[in-house]
Amino acid sequence: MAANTLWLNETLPEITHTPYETALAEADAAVWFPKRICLDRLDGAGEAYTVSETADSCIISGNDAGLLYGVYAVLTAWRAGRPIPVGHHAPAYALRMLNCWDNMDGSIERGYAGRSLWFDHDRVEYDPERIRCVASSLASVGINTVCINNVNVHESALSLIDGQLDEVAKLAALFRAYHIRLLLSVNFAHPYIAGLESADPLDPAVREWWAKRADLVYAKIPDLAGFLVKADSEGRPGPYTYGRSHADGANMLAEALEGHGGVLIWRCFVYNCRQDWRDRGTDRPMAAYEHYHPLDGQFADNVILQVKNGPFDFQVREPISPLLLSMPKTNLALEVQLAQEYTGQQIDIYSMPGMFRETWDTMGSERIMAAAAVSNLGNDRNYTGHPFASLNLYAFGCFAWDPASDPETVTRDWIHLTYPALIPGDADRLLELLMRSREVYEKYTTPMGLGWMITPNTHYGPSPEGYEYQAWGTYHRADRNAVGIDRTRKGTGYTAQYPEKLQDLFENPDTCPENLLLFFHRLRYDAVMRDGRTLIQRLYDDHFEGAEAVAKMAEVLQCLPFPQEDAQVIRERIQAQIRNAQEWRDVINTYFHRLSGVDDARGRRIYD
Ligand code: GCV
Repeated sequence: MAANTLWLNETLPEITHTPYETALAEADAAVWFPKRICLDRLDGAGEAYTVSETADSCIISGNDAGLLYGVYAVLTAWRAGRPIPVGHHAPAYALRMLNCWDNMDGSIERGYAGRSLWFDHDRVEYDPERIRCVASSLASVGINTVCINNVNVHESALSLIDGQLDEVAKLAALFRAYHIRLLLSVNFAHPYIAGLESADPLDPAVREWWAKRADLVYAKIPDLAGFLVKADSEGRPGPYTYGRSHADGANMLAEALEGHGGVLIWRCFVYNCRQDWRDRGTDRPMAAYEHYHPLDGQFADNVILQVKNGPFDFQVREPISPLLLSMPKTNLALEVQLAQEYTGQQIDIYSMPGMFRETWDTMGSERIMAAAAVSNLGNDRNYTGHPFASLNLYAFGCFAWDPASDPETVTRDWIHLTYPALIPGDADRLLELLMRSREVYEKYTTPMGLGWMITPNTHYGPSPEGYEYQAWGTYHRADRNAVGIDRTRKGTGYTAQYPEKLQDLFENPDTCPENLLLFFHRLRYDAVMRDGRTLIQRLYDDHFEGAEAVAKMAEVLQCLPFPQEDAQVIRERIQAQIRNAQEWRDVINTYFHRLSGVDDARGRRIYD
């Protein structure tokens, strides 16, 4: 991999036929080469494309975007040593979005790969070459929308739809060359901050303010995808201030965008972040459903509710958010987080294709019409901090295009694209390591769906009671006998938010998937697990096994010949991961040992 790219070796420079043909010609005429690339206007074909080996017209699409996707698909298959993907290919969702939490000062909220690629000094600032490289890589996996600014829209970011529109428009043009449209996060209180008496969504002056603002924005960026809003969440302003519902708020903004063909994406990450830990009547995972389920059917056609994959907040393992299964009359977007906030911060290896498979398998709602991912990009040389973290971005694109994607194929393709020089045996070892990495991380941090034993705020490293007496609603309530919260109908009632089949599955500890047991149930340490071990022994074993597995990963990585610039980063980060895994193992095992007084049946060292 050259120093300045993600998984691609080159950036397709312009959207005309010639560079496509050149790229394919350079690929390898001997393996498969389309004799001619044809751009046919097929009615209603949208971004879809057809690859055929027989006719003259080998990649056919109704528009340039489809042609671009077709070319990338052929290149990918060729590089990955797979057969050319003959047939018709259409994306599952019209919107396949990256959400960047970039701030105007160049910092990135929950960013682990350096600083922003497009903001600094409270301005839009970028290196066009790097933007082209990123845009080209995103397009190669079908990502067609990028929200460039943080959903927490601080004061300096208000200028993005005001004073800095020309700069945003120039950036939009760079992305447009790769059929990527920009999306902008807006602040619900903007009209009030700008001098109106309120931001009340039912106030005609506020509606007019937003309508005019949208007109100005679209005059400069006619293909803007729309606005993204985080409202009444973690201190952000929203319609509740005025006694209005979130449907009132979203519909008001949607109305301003409608005439321009824009969509309004409204996030459902709403919960009480000022909870009293003594309060057992409030169970945070229930919040999103409680806020939005009653509003089903009340949202305008161009509103999409964006829901995090799990009901909490991107923990190592969570069940699917019940909201994704219970809004039959509302447009929904799934939100996942590539930025490894709770999952190792792009220091520890944690690959997500398996998680995407599970998420899409349990989701299956016809109302899902978009997929969004919180970005893991930054201005580090390799763009993602750890070179392996780019797999998660690549995989997200694959799943957002085709939710039936296979994690192993996706991972294997990414390896071939990124490290073409690896011999097959080495590629297999890397594949196995990556495929197992999520389970390994889960074992040494918080197995069985427990969650929230992480260091508050920074979210790296262990702190078993760090969140236990805080206001965030994130408790495990471990005592000397048991751990976890009973979320069954007899407990907080959370399971009742699921469709019947899932309710029954989760309700009963005997049928609940073992990796979610402590999410749904409060269990005694002497509870006997399905394999005969006690819960406490399973907790000890997982932490020991997880840390051991990281040490083994380090041995494997040491033997793999990565390009020099990646090798050093990989070496340094696996050493940091070893230290992190040992810390988790020792802190968590000691914590449970002190509480329970139960010794490890295998006599391994637990520090007291
Ligand atoms: C952008 C979590 C993160 C916040 C993030 C928030 C969100 O709480 O810690 O940094 O804010 O999720 O998704 O809005």
